[in-house]
Order: sequence, then C-alpha cells, then structure tokens
Amino acid sequence: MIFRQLFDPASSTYTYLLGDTESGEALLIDPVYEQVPRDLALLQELGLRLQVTLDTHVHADHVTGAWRLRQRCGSMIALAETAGAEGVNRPLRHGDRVDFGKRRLSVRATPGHTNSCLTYVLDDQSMAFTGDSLLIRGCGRTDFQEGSPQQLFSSARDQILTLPGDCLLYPAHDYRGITVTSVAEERRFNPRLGGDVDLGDFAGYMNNLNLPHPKQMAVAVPANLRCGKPDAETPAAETPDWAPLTLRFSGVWEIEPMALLEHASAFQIVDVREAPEFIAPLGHLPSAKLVPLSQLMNRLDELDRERPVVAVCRSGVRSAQASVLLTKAGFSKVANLAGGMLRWKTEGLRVAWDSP
Ligand SMILES: N[C@@H](CCC(=O)N[C@@H](CS)C(=O)NCC(=O)O)C(=O)O
Ligand SMILES: [Fe+2]
Repeated sequence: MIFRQLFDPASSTYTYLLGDTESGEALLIDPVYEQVPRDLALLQELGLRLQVTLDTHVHADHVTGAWRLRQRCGSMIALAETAGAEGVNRPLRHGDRVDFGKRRLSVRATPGHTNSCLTYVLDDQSMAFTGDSLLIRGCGRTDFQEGSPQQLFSSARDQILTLPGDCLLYPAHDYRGITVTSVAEERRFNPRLGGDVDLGDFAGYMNNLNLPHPKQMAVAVPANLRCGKPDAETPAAETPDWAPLTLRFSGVWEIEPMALLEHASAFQIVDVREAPEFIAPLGHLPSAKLVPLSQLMNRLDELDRERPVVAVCRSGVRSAQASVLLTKAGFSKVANLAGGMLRWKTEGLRVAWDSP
C-alpha cells in the first residue's frame, strides 16, 4: 500500500493519501481546498487514480478540497450522512466500508467534536484516521458545531482507544508538528482521555478550554456544507492561465516542449547553463538568453518582470532551481521547460548554435 501524510501549514491540517499499489486506486482523507494542485501532482507522479475523498467531519478551520478534486478527477465525495451536506455522493454511516483496490477502510462514528465526526480504520487495524476526535495528546474542542464532551468521551474511549495498542493514530491536525501516535501511547499519556481520567474530569477540562473560534470558521463551515463548492463570492483558485502548465509535486510549474514552441514568442526564454554548454553539444532554443544560474540573482534587472519567463537547462534540474529563485524574487509568471534541452532534442525540435 502507498501511504503519504501531507501538511497544510495555513490550517495545520494533515491530508492522507492511501493507494492500493496493485490496482492504482487511491483515496484522500481530509483534502484541503488550496492544496488540491499539490495533491493532483502527487497522484499523477505516483500513477494513482483518485476514487474517493473522505472528510472526517465538517471542518471549521479550512475548506475541504473534495468538490475541487471531484471536478478534476471525478472522485466520489464521502462524508457522514448526519452532516447533511449538499453534494455528497457517498453518505457514510457507522459500519460502512470504503474500498480502494483490494484494501478498505471501515467507518466508525465518533461524534463529540462535531455531531458527525467519523474515524476511518484500515482493514488490518494497523492505522486509524481519527479526524479531530483524538489528537496527539489532545482532542478536538467541543464548544461549537453541536460538540459534546459526553459524546466525545465515549467516542474516544469506546471506538478509538479500544483498537489494538499498536494501531497507529493519524489526526486531522497537530499544532506542534507531531505526526503520529499509537493507541497504547494515548491510552497511557493522553492528558484529557488517558489513564484514570473519568467523564467528570474530561468535561471539566473541555468546558474550560477558552479558545477563540477558528479564524476561518464563518467561511469554512458553510463552504464545507457544500463539500467545498465555491459560491459566487469566492475568488477563483489561482491556476496560471498564461500557458498550459503542469504543477510538479516539487512545487515547480512545468511547460512541455510542444507548448513552449507554440507560445515561444510571448515568453522570455532564459537558459541557465554555463556559456560553453550554450553551443555544444546540445545547442540552445532559438530565442534563448543565456544567464548562467550562478549569475541569475545578480542579473535580474535584465529580465522583464511583466513577461512570462521559461527557464531552460540541460535536463531541467538547474532550471527548476532557477524557477524557484525567480518566483522568490517576485516574478509571477515562471515555468520550467520539462526535461530541458535533452527532451527538446529528443522531440526533434529546432535548435540554434550561435554564440550568446
Ligand atoms: N487557531 C486555529 C484554531 C483551530 C481550532 O480551533 N481547531 C479545532 C479543530 S477544527 C480544535 O479542536 N482545536 C483543538 C485545540 O486547539 O486544542 C484557527 O484559527 O484555525
Ligand atoms: Fe475540526
């Protein structure tokens, strides 16, 4: 099985990718709207097909990527039936199973942080995805969205901490950057739910957290009740429209050789190799300007910030770094030529040999 834990720094949310290696079928748990391009890049690079997205609950602090992913991949949207959200394809109930290839998750209702929280348990009980029902040495708050300390206490105790001791627990958030825990660890050390804590202790603790509401709550809850479908006022997600580009999981936008050929006259093509490489053995793109990577940051004023820049090198590696540097320097339209001059030549496209 393929397993990846992904992080959204703005909301401290973890998104989980689970894929069945044999069939290539995959699912995402708790995708984040702004991170959809990243998730799509990873799915593409790992050769996985997204079958379904599952949210652990109606989040209050970020907007789900479920709708945006369905638009791109045709994936089903799964969420607790009790959430009553619009646009759900698979309303989930306690005891349901969600298959991906030969693997599956089973669904446990764990209300308390919200009234429709679910925990997803992997078939062999080696991992469980607890949402905010159990956090590492903590748990989700219970002061909004019909939260209830009583319910959360029994959900965590009866549905999560009864799993095998070595079952790894993966939460929806961690605000300190800790990534994983286990049932045995939380049974002993969770300061709210572990050890000898009883319901009275727990409820006393939870009723006095005194936390401010999540900053995005007023936007996130209504959007998540539409599974993350934007409304008329939501600004469109930022995808570059100046060329057909592909985002790599490394974070760099790439342009394919044929697409560059079609648009070449509109772009500044910056070749970041060393001077001798510009001539032999591969030659260079007809309109390329030579600015070796080592000089790039000192020669930025030779480039037009308004015109798109495509960085080129031998294999696409140095130019990927050039793209990162140019973006950091404030250039807003930057792409890397996929595969560099090696791909350009393999595709039989025209090269020039003149000196810079
Ligand atoms: N500062 C965060 C607060 C996030 C928050 O309240 N998170 C909820 C989960 S949606 C929670 O239960 N937090 C538990 C805690 O902070 O102890 C924000 O504004 O988004
Ligand atoms: Fe939450």
